[in-house]
Amino acid sequence: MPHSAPNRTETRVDVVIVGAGFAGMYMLHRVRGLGLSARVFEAASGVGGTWYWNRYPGARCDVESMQYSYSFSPELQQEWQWSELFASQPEILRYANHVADRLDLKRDIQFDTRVTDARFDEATHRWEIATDRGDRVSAQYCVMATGCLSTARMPDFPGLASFKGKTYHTGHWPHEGVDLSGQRVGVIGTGSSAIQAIPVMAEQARELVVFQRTPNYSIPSRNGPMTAEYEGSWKSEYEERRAKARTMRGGILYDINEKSALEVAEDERRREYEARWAAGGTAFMAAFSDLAVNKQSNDTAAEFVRERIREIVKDADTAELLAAKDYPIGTKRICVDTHYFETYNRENVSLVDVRKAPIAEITPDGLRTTEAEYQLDTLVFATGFDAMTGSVLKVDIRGRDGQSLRDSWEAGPRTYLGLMTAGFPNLFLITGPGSPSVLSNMIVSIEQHVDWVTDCIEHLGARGLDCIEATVESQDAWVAHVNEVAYGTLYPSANSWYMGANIPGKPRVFMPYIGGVGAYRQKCDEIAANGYTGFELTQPARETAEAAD
Ligand code: N01
Repeated sequence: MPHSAPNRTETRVDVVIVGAGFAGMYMLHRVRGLGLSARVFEAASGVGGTWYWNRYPGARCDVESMQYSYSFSPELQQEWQWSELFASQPEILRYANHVADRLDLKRDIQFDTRVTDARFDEATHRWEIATDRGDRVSAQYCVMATGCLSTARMPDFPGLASFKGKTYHTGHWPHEGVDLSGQRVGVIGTGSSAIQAIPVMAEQARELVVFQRTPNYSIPSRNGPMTAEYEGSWKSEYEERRAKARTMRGGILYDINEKSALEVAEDERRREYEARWAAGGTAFMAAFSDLAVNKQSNDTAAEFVRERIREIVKDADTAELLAAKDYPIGTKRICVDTHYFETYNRENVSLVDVRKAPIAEITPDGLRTTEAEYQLDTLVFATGFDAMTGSVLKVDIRGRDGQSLRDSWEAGPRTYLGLMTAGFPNLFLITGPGSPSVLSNMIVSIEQHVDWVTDCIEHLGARGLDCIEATVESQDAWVAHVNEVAYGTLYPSANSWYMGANIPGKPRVFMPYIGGVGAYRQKCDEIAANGYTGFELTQPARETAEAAD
C-alpha cells in the first residue's frame, strides 16, 4: 500500500534525491541539516532500496552486521541490536525503517513514484524533474541515489511467455513470499543471489534443478547468532573501529596479511587459507596481499577453494562442474554462503551445465537446453542486474545543450571521481561508476559520498555560487586513472558485471574504482580542500549574464 499520497503539483525545492535506499536516506538527512528543502522520489512503496526488493529466500548481507550500518550517528549505532553476525534481509529492512522513522525521513519521501526525466535549464541553473505520476519539480541540485545493483536483468529467452508455471527474479521477489513446497523448481544463475537462495529453496522444493553457466568461488559465511561479547567489543570501540575501516581498501575492518602468497612456504600458505576458510567471509581474499594482482598467487587461493569443493561435494562430476577454473578468484565478486556446496549432496538437487549445452528455450512445461528437456513448475531467475549504470540511465537525463547522459556514456560511463559527469552541472551520483562503490562496504562508500556532496553544496552556498561541474579534462584524466589501476590487476580478465559483460551490447569497461576506499577518500578530500580542483564553480546564471554585459 502506498505510504504517501501522490503529489502532482509544481514544486520548487533545493535538492531532489532519486532513491530512498541507504544513500538517499542519508542524503536527505544531511541536506536537511544544511537547512535546505528536499524531495526524495522512490519507485518502491518503502525505504531500503536493494533491501526492499531483494527478498528472495536466504537473502542476507555478506558484510558483517556490526560493519554494515550507518556510522554517522553514535546513538543509532549504539541503540540498534543485530541478532546475527550476518544480518538477513528482513532485519536490514527493519533497520532501514527504524532509521527512517527515528530521523523522521518519510515525510519528505514520495513513494511509488519513479523519476522519468531530469533536464538542466541553463538559463536558471536548475534541474527540471518529471515523474511517472505527473510531478514536475524544479531543484538546484539533483542527486542520483539510485543504487548500483537495482535494475534487475531478465535474459530474453525464447518461449518465456509460454511458460505455464510461475517465474520470479531474485531482485523482485514477492513481498508475501513464495511457497515452493512440492514444486519442481529451476534456478537460472549461480551468482551471489543464487548461492544464498539455493540452499534455502532446496529445503522446500520437491526437486531443484540449477542451471549453471559459470561456477563461482564461494566462502562459507560461518554466520551465527550475535553474542553479547562480540557486540560489546564493537560498541565499546565503535568510533575508533569505524574510523579505521574508512581508511581500509574495502571500507571493512579485517585482518589483511601484507605478505605475498609466493613468499611463504607451502605449509604456511595452507595454514593461512585454512584459518580464513574456518573463520569465514570475504576476509578470505585478504589472506595475502597480491591475490588480486598476481596470477600465480591467485592460483594458490583458487586451488585451495577448489579442493574444499571437491571435499564437500560427494559426486565427483558435480564437484568438478562447481569448481571455477577459467577466471581468477575474486575477479568476479566473491560469494559468501551457508551450505551452498553441501546442498548438491541432497537427493532433490541437480546441476545442469548450460555452458556446455545452453538454454535453447523456455517451454510451456519447463526449459529445454540444446541437450535435454526439464519439466518445471517454477522458474527462478537469479540472473543479476544491469549494474552501476542501469538505474541512472533509466532516467532520461539531459545536461547542457540538451545533451543526453545515455549518449555521453554510450561507450561506457565517464565521470570525475564517480561523483559528477562533465556537461551535467549540479548532478551528483552517489557511488557512481568511477568510485570504489561495489568493491567496498557500500554503506561506508555511501556515507563518504553523501558527506562530500553535502560539504560541496555548503561550500557553494557560502560563497554565493550555485553551480558546480566537472571539467572534461579532469574527467578524462580520472577515467584514464580508473582504467590504469584496473588494468594493473587481474579483474579485467573475468567476464564480470564489473566489466558490463553480463549485458549483451554493454560496453566492456571496468566500472568501479579499484584504488581502495582509503586512498580514494583522501583524494576526494584533497580536491575539496583545494577549492574543488578539476571542477568549475560558477555564480548564479543571472549574475553571470550581467557580468558579461
Ligand atoms: O547476479 P550475478 P546476482 N543463461 O550477475 C547467470 C550483489 N549481491 O544477483 O556468470 C544462463 O552475480 C550468470 O552467469 P554468467 C553482489 O555484488 C550481494 O547473483 O554470466 N545463465 C550468473 O551466474 C553480486 O555480485 C549480496 O555466466 C545466465 C547469474 O546468472 C551482485 O549483487 C547478495 C544468463 C547472475 O549472477 C549480483 O549478484 C546477492 C543466461 N542467459 C547479491 N544470464 C550480498 O551482499 C545470466 N546468467 C548478500
